Amino acid sequence: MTRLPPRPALLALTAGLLVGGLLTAVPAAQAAPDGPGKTGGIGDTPAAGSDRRAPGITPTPQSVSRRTDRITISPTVTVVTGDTADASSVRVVEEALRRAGAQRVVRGDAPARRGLTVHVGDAAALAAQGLQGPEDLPADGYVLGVGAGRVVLAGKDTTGTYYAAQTLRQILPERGRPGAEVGGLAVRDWPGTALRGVIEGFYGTPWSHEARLDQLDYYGEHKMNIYVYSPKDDAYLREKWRDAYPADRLARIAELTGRAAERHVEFTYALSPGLSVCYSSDADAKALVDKFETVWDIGVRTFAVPLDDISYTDWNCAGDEAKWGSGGGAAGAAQAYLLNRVNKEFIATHPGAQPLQMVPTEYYDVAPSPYKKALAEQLDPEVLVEWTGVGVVAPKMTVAQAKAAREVFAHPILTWDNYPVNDYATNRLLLGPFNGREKGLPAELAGITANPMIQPYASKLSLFTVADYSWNDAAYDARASWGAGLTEYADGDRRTERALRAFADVNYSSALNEEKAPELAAEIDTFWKSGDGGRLDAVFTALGAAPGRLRAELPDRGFTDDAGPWLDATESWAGAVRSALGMVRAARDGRGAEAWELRQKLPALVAEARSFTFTGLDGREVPVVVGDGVLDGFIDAAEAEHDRILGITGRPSASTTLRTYGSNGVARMLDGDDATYFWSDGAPAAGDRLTVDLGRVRDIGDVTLAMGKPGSAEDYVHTGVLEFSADGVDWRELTAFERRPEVAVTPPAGTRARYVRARATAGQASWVVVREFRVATTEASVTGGPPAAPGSALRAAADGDTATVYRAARTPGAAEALDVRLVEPLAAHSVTVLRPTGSTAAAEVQLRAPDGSWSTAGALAGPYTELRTTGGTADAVRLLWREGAGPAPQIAEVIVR
Ligand code: LTM
Repeated sequence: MTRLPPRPALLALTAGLLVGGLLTAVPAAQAAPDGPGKTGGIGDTPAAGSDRRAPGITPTPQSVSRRTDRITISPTVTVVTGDTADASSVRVVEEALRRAGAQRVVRGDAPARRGLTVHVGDAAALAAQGLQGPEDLPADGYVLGVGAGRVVLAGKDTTGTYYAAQTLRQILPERGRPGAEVGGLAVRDWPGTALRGVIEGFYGTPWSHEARLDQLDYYGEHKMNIYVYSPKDDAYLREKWRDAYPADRLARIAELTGRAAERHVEFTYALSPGLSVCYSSDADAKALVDKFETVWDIGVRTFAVPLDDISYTDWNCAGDEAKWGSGGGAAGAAQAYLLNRVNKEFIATHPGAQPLQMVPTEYYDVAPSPYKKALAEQLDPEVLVEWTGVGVVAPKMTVAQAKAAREVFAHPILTWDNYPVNDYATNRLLLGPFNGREKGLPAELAGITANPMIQPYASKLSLFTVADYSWNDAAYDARASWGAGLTEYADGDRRTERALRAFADVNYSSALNEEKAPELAAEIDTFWKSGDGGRLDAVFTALGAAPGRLRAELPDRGFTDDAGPWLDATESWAGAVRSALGMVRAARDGRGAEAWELRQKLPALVAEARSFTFTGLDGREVPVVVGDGVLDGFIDAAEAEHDRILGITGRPSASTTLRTYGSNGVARMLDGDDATYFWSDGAPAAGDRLTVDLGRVRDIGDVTLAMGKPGSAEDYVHTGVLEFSADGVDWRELTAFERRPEVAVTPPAGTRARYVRARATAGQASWVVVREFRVATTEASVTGGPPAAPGSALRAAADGDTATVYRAARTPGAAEALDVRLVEPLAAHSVTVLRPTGSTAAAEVQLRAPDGSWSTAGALAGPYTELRTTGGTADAVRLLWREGAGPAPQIAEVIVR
């Protein structure tokens, strides 16, 4: 579906506030600071920096100037075309004029005597506006002049004029009337790199034909000029690369090629023969060329041969080994041989064909190797080499790395940027901006292609920012660009935009954007500091309402289909965190029973929030993740706060200085489940720590640290120490360890600590997995009865964990009691007994003084019983069941404080 960006009303009717609020005319012909040529307009303003984005024009133009004059949309507008106009640019201009209020758009050979004239692709007409032409601009550059009674679009080439038309479309009013005025301006604009676009290069369900057509429209609107057709799971491009296309498939490729041409996008046909090719075979070279020939005949002019994700140590035929031997150098020579044949026998013999592109098998680094050397020396020099940066998914890309890539491959470099691709993390949507790419990078490259998500429509939020960066990296500000993309995608509707922003925020983090749900996390942080629960409740409510709003109002319907399970999960998580917040507020306000009721509902709410799945190409259902680390983290923190208010201090918590890989959070090393684990996202340096907080100082027993896991045997702290501390400041060593994934130590009797930690004392290359970090502590002991039912235990009644429940096997007998021996005697001011809702067994609650005498504090009443006591010292609490107490008792926790 084609969707047009919102029109800035500001630009429609005022001349004064056009760019960055400039109101004062400044002398003509100021130079654009960093780019080719001069604007020759009035009041040149480089659109650099987030606060200086030209409103509504995207990607951010290189240079925009306000003019003091303005034009009027007349009822009849005359369009005069010049040598860089084509049908596409004229179509965009005419449609935009009609939306702006023109009732008739007519063609003419010369400016009309009355009414507005729009010159499309007609650089000579710039003279009347005092603007310099586009001659000195790079390919795809353009000049757009609005003023002196006319509009002039002058591209360096037809693509430039098409882009001028896109810019005009963005500044004209969307629903104008004849007589609408448009502020005068001059735009002089050009791209930061020659090729800017998308490589559909992921594993998983390839995009649908309709989605691809829609994407091509989107690329044209955002001045992206390349689409590489390379889905990994399209058999005709890989496994069955030699096979001819059935007619219907070929027809679809023809339609895509045609649409791409209309949108000034290079449709690039990428054939990946590496799984079975015999590089030395004449037949295979012919098969490759024949397949290219087929698509050449339907209009394709750009070709690629990706050789990523194949083995280059195993040949597919004996002939290759005989010709090149073995090893990386041999593989590079073989690939160069085949590609040079394609280059000579096909590209060179087809006038109009664009330079061949290839993906090397070593596409992810700049380390010199025999493979790269062979490719560098033997591959025809004009072939473009694709490169993912340093790393398959490179968190950062720098100018120095790009220069190194150019040097080591000795070819022009086209980045295959693995963002926002999510085929390696299908549980996530990656909706954050293109980030971590250094300014100046595009100029070092032949171009930038971004590998998108399996979800085409949802990819647009990050692709918007890719387009912005690739066009004008100097002005690029990731957050500002992200915000502009949201505004555009919501089509100017503020409520929908807020909903989209809230949803994108909880789907923000990735290798490029480390921050998790940054806006929500900031709100939560504010709540913990300020205690303003009302404000956070409104934020959670808005988050919960966002999916419904998007489903009802977002113009691009494909987005809500793409994001379906993530929208469901967001709505569900919002309900869960709202309940958790309600629990904290109730507990803080002394509404203990209400807080406990909400607390009991949380596990089911969280389970539901985690239940939504994405179904992959292989049919596997993958539970989706939203706001991980923030939404679940809030629930953990809310429960900890509730525990604190209740007086439960025994529940350990975990923290680390390491980053987390995926959803393998640090809490998993305390969950008592050896099959789950914390997994770091990176190797530890000396000083990195994993810490267990026991909540208060207590006697500690055996400490065990179980690290590594099958398949990641090296992922453990190789050299470190186990330490303990009472205050988190002064630490004492329990033991040092080296090259031991399983560490166990028994501290000397009487060792008391609140904190126990593992600290790396040396750096290492491998990451860290911790399956369990156990610290044995003395617990309150529970005796008496009735005995626990199978699957339950007496100690669950006082284990510091409200989620575990003592469930009696039968109703209590005469004088039967449940006795809880406290860890140490304490001054008891209250006794709280938590029971699952519906548990009604009647009992007296008694406290034991150090002299052994028992006193009654009160009786159990409902799921939440809080009894004030005298403050005298107690060492035990007893629930004395009444005879005929009712059903078998259940106790979640007995708390004395
Ligand atoms: O990145 C390249 C060159 N190849 C593959 C892609 O097809 C895949 O989408 C990404 C992300 O998983 N990783 C690759 O290695």
